[in-house]
Amino acid sequence: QTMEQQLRRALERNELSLHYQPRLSAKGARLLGVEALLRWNSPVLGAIPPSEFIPIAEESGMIRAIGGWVLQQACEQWVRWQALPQGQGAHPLADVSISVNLSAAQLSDPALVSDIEALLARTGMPAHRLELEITESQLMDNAHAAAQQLAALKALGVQLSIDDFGTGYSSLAYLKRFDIDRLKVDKSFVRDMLTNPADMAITRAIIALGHTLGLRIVAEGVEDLATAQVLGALDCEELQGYYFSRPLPLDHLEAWALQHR
Ligand code: G
Ligand code: G
Ligand code: NA
Ligand code: MN
Repeated sequence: QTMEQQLRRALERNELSLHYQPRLSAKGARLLGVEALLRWNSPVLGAIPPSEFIPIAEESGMIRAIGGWVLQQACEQWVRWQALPQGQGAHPLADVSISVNLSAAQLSDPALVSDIEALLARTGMPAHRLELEITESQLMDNAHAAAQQLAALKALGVQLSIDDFGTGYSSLAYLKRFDIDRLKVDKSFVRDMLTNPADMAITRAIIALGHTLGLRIVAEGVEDLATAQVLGALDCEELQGYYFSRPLPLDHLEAWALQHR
């Protein structure tokens, strides 16, 4: 059987799951949000990374069902976190934002906005706690259509981030027109920024550009304390990476959040 045939059955067979990676404030390391990352554990093929199966899902049209499932799981999970036992004060996962990655095919789907609107209504998820991540190349491939789609999403009240920023070829003219909230500096620059002067220069330039446009900056791929401290000193607002936590299955994330508080 091909991977495509296996993937067709993965949803109904409960082989897909979400892992969650924390995102923290650079000052104070407060938990601000979690990024949902899709995992496929096939009993036949083993663990397949999303970089392998998302393209197949896109080409075969399955992305609508799979992407819809991811969005629904994320919203339902967020709502469940509101009801966790509170102890003293709120549970650390109550009121965080939850980020979901959108694929190119989802972004160009004319039904995306009404699907998300219906999902928010059905689950009771507040729009401003849902964040959608779109890569720079997805936006620039069809910038005009993307700008319209983002404006419609923004009108729902959701948050928008440009993911993997710095790896594509952004038109600054378009960047200004996209109604986005955050830039996520690609991990390839962050990882070596303390040893590679070019990576440091690029990271600083992205932070400065983002701030000029009124955006918040997230650094991805923060793997050590020294990098986290330098990013904080450069006024990068938010940090994500293995130094704080890998993407975690739900039960591990909940334990991490209680311990981290
Ligand atoms: O977590 P990991 O390194 O395996 O993620 C690899 C890539 O897969 C990342 O680029 C990430 O954005 C993408 N990805 C993870 N989950 C999803 C998802 O739910 N939808 C889409 N479209 N991409 C995802
Ligand atoms: O493309 P996107 O940014 O959505 O991809 C997120 C991917 O980056 C996930 O697969 C996640 O596992 C990975 N990731 C998250 N933090 C780190 C990190 O600190 N170092 C490295 N190398 N990868 C990371
Ligand atoms: Na992402
Ligand atoms: Mn990213």
